[in-house]
Amino acid sequence: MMDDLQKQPDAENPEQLTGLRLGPISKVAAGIPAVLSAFKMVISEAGFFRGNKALFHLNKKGGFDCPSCAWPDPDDERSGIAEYCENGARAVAEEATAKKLTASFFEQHSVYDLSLLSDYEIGGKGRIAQPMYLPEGATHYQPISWKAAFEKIAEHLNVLPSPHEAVFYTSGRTSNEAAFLYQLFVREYGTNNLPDCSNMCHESSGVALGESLGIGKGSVTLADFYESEVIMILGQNPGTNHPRMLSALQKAKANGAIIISVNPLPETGLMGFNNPQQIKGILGIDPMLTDIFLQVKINGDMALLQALEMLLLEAERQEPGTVLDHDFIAAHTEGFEPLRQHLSGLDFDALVQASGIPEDQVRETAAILKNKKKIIACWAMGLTQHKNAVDTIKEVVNLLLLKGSIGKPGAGTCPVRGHSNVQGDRTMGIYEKPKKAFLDSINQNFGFTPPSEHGYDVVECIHAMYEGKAKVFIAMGGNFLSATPDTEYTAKALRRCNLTVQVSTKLNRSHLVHGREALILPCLGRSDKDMINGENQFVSCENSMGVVQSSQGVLKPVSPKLLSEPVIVCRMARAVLGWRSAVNWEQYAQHYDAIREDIERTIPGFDQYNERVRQPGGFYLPNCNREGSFDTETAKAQFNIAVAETVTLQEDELLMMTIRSHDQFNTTVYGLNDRYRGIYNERRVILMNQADMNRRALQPGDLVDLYNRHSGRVRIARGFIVVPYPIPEGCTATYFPEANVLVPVDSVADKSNTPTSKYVVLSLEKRTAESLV
Ligand SMILES: Nc1nc2c(c(=O)[nH]1)N[C@H]1C(S)=C(S)[C@@H](COP(=O)(O)OP(=O)(O)OC[C@H]3O[C@@H](n4cnc5c(=O)[nH]c(N)nc54)[C@H](O)[C@@H]3O)O[C@H]1N2
Ligand SMILES: Nc1nc2c(c(=O)[nH]1)N[C@H]1C(S)=C(S)[C@@H](COP(=O)(O)OP(=O)(O)OC[C@H]3O[C@@H](n4cnc5c(=O)[nH]c(N)nc54)[C@H](O)[C@@H]3O)O[C@H]1N2
Ligand SMILES: [Mo]
Repeated sequence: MMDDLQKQPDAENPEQLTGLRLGPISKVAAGIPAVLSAFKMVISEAGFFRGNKALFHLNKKGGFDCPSCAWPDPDDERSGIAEYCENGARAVAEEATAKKLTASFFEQHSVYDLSLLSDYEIGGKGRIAQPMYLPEGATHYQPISWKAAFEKIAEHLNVLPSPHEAVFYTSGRTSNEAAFLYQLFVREYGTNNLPDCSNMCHESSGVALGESLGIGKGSVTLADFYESEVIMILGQNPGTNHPRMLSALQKAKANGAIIISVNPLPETGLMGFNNPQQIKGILGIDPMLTDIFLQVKINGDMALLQALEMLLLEAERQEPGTVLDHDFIAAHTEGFEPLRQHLSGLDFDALVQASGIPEDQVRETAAILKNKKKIIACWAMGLTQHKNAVDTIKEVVNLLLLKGSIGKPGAGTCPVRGHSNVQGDRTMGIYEKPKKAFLDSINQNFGFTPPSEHGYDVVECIHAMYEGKAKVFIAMGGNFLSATPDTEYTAKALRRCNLTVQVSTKLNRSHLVHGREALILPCLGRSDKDMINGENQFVSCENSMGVVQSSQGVLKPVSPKLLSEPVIVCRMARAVLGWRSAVNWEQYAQHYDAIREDIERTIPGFDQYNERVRQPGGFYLPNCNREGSFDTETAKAQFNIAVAETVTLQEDELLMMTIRSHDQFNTTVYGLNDRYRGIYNERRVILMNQADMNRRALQPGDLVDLYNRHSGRVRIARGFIVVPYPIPEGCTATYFPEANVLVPVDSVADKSNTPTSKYVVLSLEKRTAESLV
């Protein structure tokens, strides 16, 4: 066993580079190559019949919810043909694979041997087929029965001096049913230590929207897209991460919407889109999507937004009553006058300069917004993973409020969620800072008093494990080690635990960097049939627009030894809590209708849950903004005042954003290409502006080591290949999870505590003179 730190193994071994090839950046996304690529992958992983069956039932009535992103299905079309995209199909292929890992695989390969594989290789091994246990000091995982595994968890949890020494992570694929039971178990056990992937994702959106608009979710529906006049897309790459959004944008554009993209990169999907579900798209004749591309510097968004607001106020001064929605501002908002004064004191030129965007483009954008009344703003990780993320998102809200663009058709907020049920998990109570009303409801309905003190979020939980304050780590899905920042620090933290437990479908690095003892509990995925008492159970998910829909698997599970997530929670709860529990876990494990009945009793908005979730298309949850009201303390939307901070970098420093390639789902690497960006067969690349390369005498293909020195600790990622790219000067991009070793665990967003994965201060050193291209 290795005592020293397990890095992402490639970090020290640039020999493991896979052989970069560069091609042109694609002008349009999707079309035939995307469909071919998806089919090829599904068939090769799952086989012809299994693969086709899975695709046929994806996002279709009576089928299963796509395990990829949280973009909604068209309201009226779920019962029609399957709606999916290339990357959804690949997520299915990844899960529906016929390959499986049995006990003999773990017998043949030690944990150390497996840790030398790349994430791509690890993920390709197949589905975990039975529960596995790693005893203290052992080199290999060995089989364990489910019963013994649950007893082991109970043993560890029940000897802790305080329930707050255990943490219970959730990734966003977990269904409403499983999430509800999981938080119920954790709270009855006695803690709110429920960190989740949202802490690294849209937490900043939840905080910003909650404080300014009274609900931590977006307000728009798909129908709003088709009525909007302007759609702004900030810090999001839908062509790769939410491909079905492109169809909605295309339709919006056909209806006259103007699309404005704000991004340091000219992302292919935003620029042009060939819809593979339309003949025109298949032939490759389709218009560009983006009308105005604002190539912002990393984190230049707040400056841009404030500059736009200044121009709108100026226009209003010149033509009073034509630009701002005064009736809306007077009736529904607070803080307009202080905002106006604040903006009037700002230096317009400095803002434009900080945004990195040419002034004429800023003015052109303001001129478009001036006369429009129905504006939608969409955003994702490009806004949420910055120190000032909450304020930047509130600045987006400021702009919408000035225009009265919230709570009316064709307008509103659209934080585009990541994981397919990350929003639903929150609704179900996966939250380390639960509201009192939620806890009171648990108390009333279940007869125990849940803990009221706040628990750890992701970053706090890493520190707690590192400092020995948390000793048992349980994960409902996800890949905690690779998804979280500061990989080496987090690895140390996990290794200090007494027990780490991963409920997973596929092998990942979090199984290989573990506590003194470790368990892998293999579960059913979305596409798997979940037979209980002869009936195929279904679960439900909430998409990015607050629609709750059913999801029922169709494939025979790869092994009879898999359990569903709800059943795993029930059995874990019974083993841990035993006679102490006030909850009837057995009935939930017999039929999931019983879970939904109790969700209905506990959480507002789920009336007649069992009935309505069975309707085609599901049902919308209540949303105050959509209904024109704001659940803030004063029942008014809040304007926010913020100052765009300018950070001065040292001369040798650059900014780095860590982004997704086209061939990955978070830490799951489907392949080594990033087709739209023209980067093939290699992930250890750093995208750089040519001028920054010239300044450092770097050639395309040079090998560099990357350094971050935040708060006095040196973080190193070795062996990245320099790729010249149209990215603003001073900015660079690398892929996560490879670059996560460089993201400082203590560089976080104010208020939301989200790691600043899009804002890492970097210096680099050329490694050798040889060129690898
Ligand atoms: N196929 C696929 N689908 C996915 C995922 C996946 O990995 N693969 N992940 C899912 C998850 S969990 C999530 S959260 C979403 C993520 O979806 P995205 O947020 O689209 O994902 P990222 O690759 O992180 O892209 C961030 C985008 O923001 C831009 N950006 C970076 N910094 C800034 C900035 O300072 N300002 C602005 N304006 N833009 C910036 C980047 O250039 C990039 O285009 O996708 C979900 N869907
Ligand atoms: N540097 C950097 N870091 C980031 C980000 C970034 O942009 N840059 N993005 C952040 C974001 S937005 C997110 S959401 C997080 C993602 O963090 P996570 O959600 O923790 O990571 P994933 O890679 O989505 O998790 C993949 C694993 O989930 C398991 N899995 C898949 N399906 C199921 C299922 O149905 N049930 C169960 N139990 N397990 C399943 C598989 O074993 C798989 O290996 O990463 C964050 N980390
Ligand atoms: Mo995410």
